[in-house]
Amino acid sequence: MVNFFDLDDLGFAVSEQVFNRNEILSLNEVASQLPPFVGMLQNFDWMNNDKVNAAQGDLDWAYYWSQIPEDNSYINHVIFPTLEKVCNRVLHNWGWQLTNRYIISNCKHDCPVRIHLDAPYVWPQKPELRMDDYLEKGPLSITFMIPLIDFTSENGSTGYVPGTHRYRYNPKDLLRPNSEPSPYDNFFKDNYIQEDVECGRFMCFYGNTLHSVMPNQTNTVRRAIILRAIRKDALNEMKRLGLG
Ligand SMILES: O=C(O)CCC(=O)C(=O)O
Ligand SMILES: [Fe+2]
Repeated sequence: MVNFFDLDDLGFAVSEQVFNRNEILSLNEVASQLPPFVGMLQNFDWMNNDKVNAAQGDLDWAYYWSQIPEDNSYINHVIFPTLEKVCNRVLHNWGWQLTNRYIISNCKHDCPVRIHLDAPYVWPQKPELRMDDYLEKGPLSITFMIPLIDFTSENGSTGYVPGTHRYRYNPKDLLRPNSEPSPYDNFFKDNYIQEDVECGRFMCFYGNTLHSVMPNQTNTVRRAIILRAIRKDALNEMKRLGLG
């Protein structure tokens, strides 16, 4: 289903065709009706959920995350069990939980990249914290993206730099709480790739593979389900430290 050698080697992999294209396209219809929860405006202002609620209306979004519908049977009975198989294979030694369940809508925009690592690798509240230094070796999280339309570089397929899960960054350079540039921006620009991923496949990458939302040059919103499996010991640390 997923090439685990690629995942280990590149920090990123694209699955075989595992989901029904028509089911995925009808999920895209459902997703198009969901209200934004947090996100980025066209003018590159970050909107947390309080700001979204206060604005009470149409915002000029570049991209936004919506909460995933909880009662969708295709998501619950087909998509989750498929992803769980990958988690069991990669994170079985530690146990894991699927967290951060969203749909991301990437509208037409040309905002700068915001390169980052996903939880639990970087915490703006605790820039000095490095769980990967003291927890048992191995991936701490896997992010899954399930495209709801065919992903292309034109419509903003996720940009990532293969192999960067083996790099050792200073997390302070990847926090960018006000979206200021990162010293790694040029490295990213010189080395990123974007995969074409058809509906029915999913992408997965380790949380410490350098990546970014990319500009969408088309008039069609590029949507995906996005979820993160986090290792149990890292979740325990997050709880102990009041993070997440
Ligand atoms: O939508 C994308 O291409 C990437 C999203 C992402 O990196 C995130 O939600 O953390
Ligand atoms: Fe991310």
